[in-house]
Amino acid sequence: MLPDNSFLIQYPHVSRVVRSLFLTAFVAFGVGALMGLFQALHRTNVLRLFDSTDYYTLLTLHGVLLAIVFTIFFLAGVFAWANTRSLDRPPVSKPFTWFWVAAMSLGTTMAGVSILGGLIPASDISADVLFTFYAPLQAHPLFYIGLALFIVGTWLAGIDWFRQFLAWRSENPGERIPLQSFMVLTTMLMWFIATMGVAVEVVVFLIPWSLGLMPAPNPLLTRTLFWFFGHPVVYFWLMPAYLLWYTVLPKISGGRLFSDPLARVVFVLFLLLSTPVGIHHQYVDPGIAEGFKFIAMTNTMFLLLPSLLTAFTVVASIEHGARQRGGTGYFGWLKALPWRDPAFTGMALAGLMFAAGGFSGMVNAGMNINYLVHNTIWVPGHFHLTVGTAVALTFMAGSYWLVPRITGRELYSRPIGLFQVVLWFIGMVFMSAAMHRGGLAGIPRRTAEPQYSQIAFETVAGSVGNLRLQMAFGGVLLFVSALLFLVNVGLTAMNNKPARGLDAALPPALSGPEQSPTILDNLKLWALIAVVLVILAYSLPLYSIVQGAGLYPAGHEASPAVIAPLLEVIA
Ligand code: HEM
Ligand SMILES: [Cu+2]
Repeated sequence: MLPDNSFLIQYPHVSRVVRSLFLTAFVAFGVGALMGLFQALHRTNVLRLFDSTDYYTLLTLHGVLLAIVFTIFFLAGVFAWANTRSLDRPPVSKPFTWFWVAAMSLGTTMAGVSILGGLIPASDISADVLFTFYAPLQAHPLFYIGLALFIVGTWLAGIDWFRQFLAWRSENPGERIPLQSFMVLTTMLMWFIATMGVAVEVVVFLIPWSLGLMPAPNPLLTRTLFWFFGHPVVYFWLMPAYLLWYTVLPKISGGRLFSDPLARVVFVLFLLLSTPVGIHHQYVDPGIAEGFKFIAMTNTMFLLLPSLLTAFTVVASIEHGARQRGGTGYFGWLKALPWRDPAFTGMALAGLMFAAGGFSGMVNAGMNINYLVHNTIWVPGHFHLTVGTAVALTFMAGSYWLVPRITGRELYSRPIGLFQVVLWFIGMVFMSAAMHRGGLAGIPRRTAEPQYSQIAFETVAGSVGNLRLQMAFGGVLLFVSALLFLVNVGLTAMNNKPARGLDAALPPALSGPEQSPTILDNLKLWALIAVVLVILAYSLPLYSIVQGAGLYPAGHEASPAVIAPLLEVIA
């Protein structure tokens, strides 16, 4: 029997919302993983199942389904759960909640259909523009309109969580914001700011252009607007994983969060620093002055701080848990951790891989060494450690803990879960290490062809053939792991056995909110500073880009004649 204080009994409606969001996330994950398998086998020449001309359709599907749909739908589920659980009150309006779920789902369907259209020669709908959708690559308007709708859906979700918070605030004046809700709200503030870039890119430039109403926009401008959003989106993927590490992992390991104030500081730092760094994706873009790139690099290095604070706080919390369970010694406590629990082991391995991803990320972030790896397969090697493992594996592990809580069903199989998370880790060691090494040898990313004529890639150790096999082998292990995960949660949802002991409480932090300065809860202040930092980082680069080539490249007039003089004024 479920205890009266279990989430499902208290909030059956929110549980349903979370279930439907997770369902979409998992379907996207399954299809995306299958595309990943195809790519890993195709570009290494191990097994070529489709025509190379379709490679970019599959790659777009892979990137969009995994990096945008899977991650953000799962985030929405976790946040809906966390905000409700920690405020201990339901959202303000049920229809409003379903409205944003519907907007996100409809937008996703439109974007998905337009990508798949690329596989049907007879259709004129396609969107082979990759998940970094900037000009001059052009997709069918359906793709951009779907994306816009999806983003609007996420904004409404944020508004829903803020309304829920404000209702709580009027019932609880003067109280500290509960930690999970604090994490949800700061992340959504960051998201509101970050998505301004992509909203302008899509609504002002890409949609009118794809409809034939306006000429092609300045590619550098759309790239810059994209990366304005494209870096902070990585923290949007990470924050729900951090939320689980900070608030759920201590409970699973039998301990308590080490420090509530530190957790708050980390989320505030991400709100402040996530956005004014996007230009670090544009180190090799001509048309942006070196000085702006240098500023972006400096800000990026500051971003290491909250991640290092997280590593410290999370490990300290786990150690506390291990000592509560009887662990002793400098390292002996590691043995006392619940390694047989797939939720724990998955998150622990995800955290470990995140450390490795952090190191390769520092190479990407360095202006000078970036040239060595830019646009090589090193880059996918890096982000399969971060979003592809730190985030995705934490989501899988978190699902083993959370899905029973929103379905009331016992996890189908812990051993399969455990095997699956370890398999993901091993598969990723193979695939990602080979990608990193291949990148150092100069092998490009985003290509269907294993060999360029007249170019021999020189490896430091081993051969290119060897690296390819490791990549393909790792890809197969990852795909098998993904399947096992989906089967395991699928069977959990259908399990007749009711889950046991799901009380909704999370243990209080060792150093609680009463020890964190109240200014940390001043969300208006942090949001304001974040906006100022963004203006400082972006106004001059954007101004000089528009000054340089204009909003539309030279020789093309903006087509509706009424708009042209207006644009002159802005430019
Ligand atoms: C079954 C597991 C997976 C396999 C086998 C796989 C394989 C690959 C391969 C081989 C590439 C490089 C293709 C190229 O540059 O030519 C790639 C790209 C990518 N993967 Fe994965 N991947 C997997 C899971 C994931 C996950 C879980 C995520 C994110 C949550 C992810 C996100 C991406 C992204 C964003 C790209 C870049 C797409 C682009 O360049 O536009 N992948 N993947
Ligand atoms: Cu970045």
